[in-house]
Amino acid sequence: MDPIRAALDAETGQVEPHGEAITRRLSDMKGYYLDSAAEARLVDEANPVLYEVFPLDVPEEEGHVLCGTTVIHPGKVGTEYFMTKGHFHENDRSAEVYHTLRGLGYLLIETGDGRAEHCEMKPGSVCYIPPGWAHRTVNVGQGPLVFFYAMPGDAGHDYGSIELRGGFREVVVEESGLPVVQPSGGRQ
Ligand code: M6P
Ligand code: ZN
Repeated sequence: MDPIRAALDAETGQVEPHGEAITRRLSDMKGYYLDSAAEARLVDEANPVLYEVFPLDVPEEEGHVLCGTTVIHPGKVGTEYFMTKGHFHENDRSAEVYHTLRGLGYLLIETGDGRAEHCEMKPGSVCYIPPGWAHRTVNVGQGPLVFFYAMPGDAGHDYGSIELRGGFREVVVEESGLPVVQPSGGRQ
């Protein structure tokens, strides 16, 4: 293949040119939020776009580096902030790195044996997610959370293991106007 030259707008998160973009609405994440009544209401009212991914057009193969931007829009479902689905890598020898360009958020990470940690995301912060750690990002700011990601071409996305575990060990909710990371009590 030929080299790729692309332009990344750190304000909007747009990457041009890009490969097939992903757009996830609330209806694509049934059961992921704590407050299922608030979730159902919001799906009926507006079914908002929660986040978008703009990848470079790179083959999903060993030796390549999958990379691009993710834009998580601001908002909440009940008291819980908009977030990504979250996943392990199918290939558990694959790491990933996130570089925050705009906004405020948290990266929740955890291992298969239940060790949970989180990283603050703000412009300039970099978090390296080692192999074997599941990861989910949460936007706690007023505007979009924009970050650049890079991972091995053959990493793959495993969403099923998170569902089987009953979700992530930590959630991020608003309490008295402020974001708080707290134990989830075991759900998606
Ligand atoms: C990041 C990367 C992507 C991922 C996206 C959305 O940009 O980790 O690989 O697809 O976040 O996260 P998820 O796939 O968990 O919805
Ligand atoms: Zn990943």
